[in-house]
Amino acid sequence: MRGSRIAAVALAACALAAIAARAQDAAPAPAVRKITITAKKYEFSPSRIELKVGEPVDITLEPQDATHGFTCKDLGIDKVVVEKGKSETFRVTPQKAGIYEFKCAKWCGFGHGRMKGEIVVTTSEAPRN
Ligand SMILES: [Cu+2]
Repeated sequence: MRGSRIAAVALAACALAAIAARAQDAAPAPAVRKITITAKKYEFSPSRIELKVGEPVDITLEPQDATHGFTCKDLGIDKVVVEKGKSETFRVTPQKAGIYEFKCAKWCGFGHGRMKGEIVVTTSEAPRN
């Protein structure tokens, strides 16, 4: 019966090691949320994004057909201009709930003035019952 006891101890050790490994996996560094916004004449996609107060987000702008830009001064994004086929990533961490308009920051044609979108910032809600 000695053999089976050793086997049981070994099995328990393996189980503990597996639990420890899983616990490590469950605590990674907090990942920054990523959102890609494509731009083409004359729209952003998505044109509406939702963020949380205090949650950092990396926004990547990817123009598809021409040079386009992105500006949202109320959220501290001054002016980003990116050529077609390239991309640029900028981080935003909203501090206040609200609806913020963003728009193209580079004249891209006659529809440029209507090339807009909105960022909806909400506070983190406590989970409901
Ligand atoms: Cu434009």
